[in-house]
Amino acid sequence: MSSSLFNVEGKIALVTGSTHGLGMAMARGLGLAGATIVVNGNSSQEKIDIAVSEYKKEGIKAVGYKFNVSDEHEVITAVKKIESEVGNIDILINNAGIIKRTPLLEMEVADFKEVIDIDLVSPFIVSKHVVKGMVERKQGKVINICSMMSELGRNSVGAYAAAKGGLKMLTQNMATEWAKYNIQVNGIGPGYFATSQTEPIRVEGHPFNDFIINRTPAAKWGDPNDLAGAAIFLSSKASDFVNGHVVYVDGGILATIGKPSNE
Ligand code: GCO
Ligand code: CA
Repeated sequence: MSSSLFNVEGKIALVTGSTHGLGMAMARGLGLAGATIVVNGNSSQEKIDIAVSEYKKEGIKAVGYKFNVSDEHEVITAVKKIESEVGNIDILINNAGIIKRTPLLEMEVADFKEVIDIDLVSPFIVSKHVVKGMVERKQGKVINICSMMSELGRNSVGAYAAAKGGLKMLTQNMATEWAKYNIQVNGIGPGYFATSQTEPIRVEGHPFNDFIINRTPAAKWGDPNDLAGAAIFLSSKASDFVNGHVVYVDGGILATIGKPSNE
């Protein structure tokens, strides 16, 4: 690496929802840069074990912990276990999330609440229990994974937009309360990336596929590996006076109103 400014070697990074998708891509970036990755998921131990072995194949130090980020008791137990078995958590990436694509008038309240619970309440729960140690050590990095929907609406993703808009403000509030402890809290707002989450709307010929390519100045879906740079920046000394920002990695979507489909 060009300078020690961006060095994350020896740091321990807990990345929630890091068995696949964007979480895995960001964790992989940090891992290849020398951080130890604490892999988390909640679907099955097998999925975690497979992910851990994929990280290890690339020479990344990785350990897996299955827990539900929206269950405070599970989070407390897991954080204690991680701290005693792996070490103090230097970097927390609140990435785990879900989406339900249903128009608001058709959406069940329970489904709306589930999205808010996982995408907004969970980053609060996990941060609350990880940041206590960071406060004692007077050092830490928290990165909340936001979205285009932290800034923009879109048909059918109302609960997700409410959660991700809330997560942007939660990021600013965490930064407000914790900056004095030398803890930097920021967000990363991914644009449209080729992952399993966007698979249903990315298929050739799907109108949304053409829409996104036309709507994105870079004229393509993002490659998940393009998020590694922002993750390393916000995890390293290079961002020690950067507080409460969301870095949008979006190929320019938020820079523009868009253009007609024939341009
Ligand atoms: C959607 C997409 C988005 C993306 C991403 C955009 O249905 O609009 O799935 O929600 O996942 O969060 O930034
Ligand atoms: Ca704004």
